[in-house]
Parts: sequence; C-alpha cells; structure tokens
Amino acid sequence: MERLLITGAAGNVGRMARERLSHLANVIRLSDISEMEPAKANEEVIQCDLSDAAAVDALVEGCDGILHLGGVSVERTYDLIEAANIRGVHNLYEAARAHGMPRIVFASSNHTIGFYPQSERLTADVPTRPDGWYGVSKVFGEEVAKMYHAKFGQETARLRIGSCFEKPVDRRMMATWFSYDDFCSLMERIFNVPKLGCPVIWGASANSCGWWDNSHINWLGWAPKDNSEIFREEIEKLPQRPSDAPDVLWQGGKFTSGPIFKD
Ligand code: NAI
Ligand code: 15L
Repeated sequence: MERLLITGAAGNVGRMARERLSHLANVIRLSDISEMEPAKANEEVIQCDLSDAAAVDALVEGCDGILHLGGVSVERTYDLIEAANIRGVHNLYEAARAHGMPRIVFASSNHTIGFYPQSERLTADVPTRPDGWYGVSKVFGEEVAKMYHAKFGQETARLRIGSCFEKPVDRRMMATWFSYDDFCSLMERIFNVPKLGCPVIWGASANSCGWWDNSHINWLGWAPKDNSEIFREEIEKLPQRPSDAPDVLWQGGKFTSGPIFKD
C-alpha cells in the first residue's frame, strides 16, 4: 500500500500496530483523539475526533487501507459511545466512499455475542447477542460494513476481537486471547489478499479451549499460531471463581452484568 491509516493509534492495540505493522505501507498515517508520539520517518500523525465528519473526510483522503481501531473500547455512557462508535463509524464509511473505498479492518468485539454461554461453540453466522451499549455499537459497525459492501462493494474485515493483550490475565481470557503475533499475521493477510469481501473474522489465537470457529475463512490462508495453554500454570494459580459468576457463565464475561452508565 502507499498509505495505511491506523485510527486509535494512541491505544493499546494501536501502539502495538504502529510498532509492528510499518512494513505494510510506504506511509503510515496515525490518528487518535488523544496525543500520540511525534511522527517518525514514513509516518504522519494527525489528531482527530472521529465524530467530526469534515476532519474524518480529510483524514481518509489519500489512504488505500484503514485499520480502524479508534473508538470507545469498553462500556461507557451512551453519549460517549454514540459519538465515537456510531457517528464515528458513519463518518469513516462516508469518507471511505468519497475517497476510493480503501479496504477497512473494522475492530469489532466479542461483546457483539457476549450473551452466549461459554459452553457454546460459535460459528460466524450466529445471531448477535450484545452485552451492553458498547457491544450494540460494534453490532452497528458490523452492519454498516455489510451494508456498504452490498451497496457499494466496500471491502471490510469485520474482526471480532476476543482479548488482544500481551497475555491472558484471567480464566476467561484463556479462551478469548488474541496474541499480538497472530493479530499482525492476520493484518498482513487481510491487506495482501487480492479479494476480501466483508467476512466476520474471529480475532483469537489457536487457544485449545477457544469458543469460535473460523473455518469459513480458510480461503484467506491465515492460521493463528499461538495458544494460551502456555500460560495455563500461571492462570491456574488464580483463585477459583464461583460457578454462577458472569465471567464463568458468559462469553462476554463481566460486561454482561455491568451497569448502564449515566455520566
Ligand atoms: P483503546 O481504548 O486502548 O484504544 C482506542 C483508542 O481510540 C484510544 O486511544 C482512544 O483515545 C481512541 N478514541 C476514543 N474515542 C475517540 C474519538 N471520538 N475519536 C478518535 N479516537 C478516539 O482500545 P484497544 O484495546 O487498543 O482496542 C482497539 C480497538 O479494538 C477498539 O475499537 C476496541 O473496541 C477493539 N477491541 C479491542 C479488544 C482488545 O482486547 N484490546 C477486544 C475487542 C475489540
Ligand atoms: C473488548 O472489546 C475490549 O475492548 C477489551 O478492553 C477487553 O475488555 C476485551 O473486549 C475482552 O472481552 O477481553
């Protein structure tokens, strides 16, 4: 690619992507509402609020790929979620439509299906069961991507990320962990495959106790390599959780029992 836009570049995954995915394009354009490290060689740094349509239009111009990580990433008030994840996604897709439809990776979340029990194994076509306003906003993003694909041919990887962190920190994350290496190898595939379409992709490593079936995207030629079992000993040292605790019952864990935030 000539120019890859990474939104949410000041965040957890964004900082990792900035470090590890610079080879994907000649220029990496980094954006966030928060301050970022100054631009290094081959980088552009542009502070931008995703809810500002004109700013997002200018941000997307000249990009031939977008890794859309920006937005509210946990449960918050409806207003905060609406600005970043609803209006923000609208602005991004409209900007993409105006500027040549660069391929998009939309960072969706397991909280689109949080109210499935941990005892179930899911394929990508199960109906969504969001576990809060955050999860609902990610369902919205996935549906916007689907609509823009059907209507205009806009390509998007609707990436339902489990838990993309250095390592799992609790028992639930043994199933949901998505290693940084596996995340990066997936980005390499998505941005290099000749035809992508608009698939839902489960963003998880090859965890032995995982819940999600990615066999529908075998054609992509991507297979995760890491397995959370290497952390099993460490995780088993943690105190046992009650069998009726939300993080033991539901795939979305604690998000399922969280409050509706009001300021
Ligand atoms: P994060 O919260 O660390 O990063 C998100 C970034 O978006 C932040 O730097 C924030 O300043 C920025 N942002 C928030 N509102 C904005 C706005 N109105 N305009 C512009 N930028 C705004 O989240 P993280 O962990 O890096 O996740 C990245 C993406 O992946 C998020 O969209 C999140 O929902 C999604 N995701 C992440 C998972 C994970 O395990 N890390 C799991 C599932 C989904
Ligand atoms: C998410 O969607 C969040 O962005 C992340 O912070 C984690 O909470 C993750 O899901 C998870 O479910 O572990």
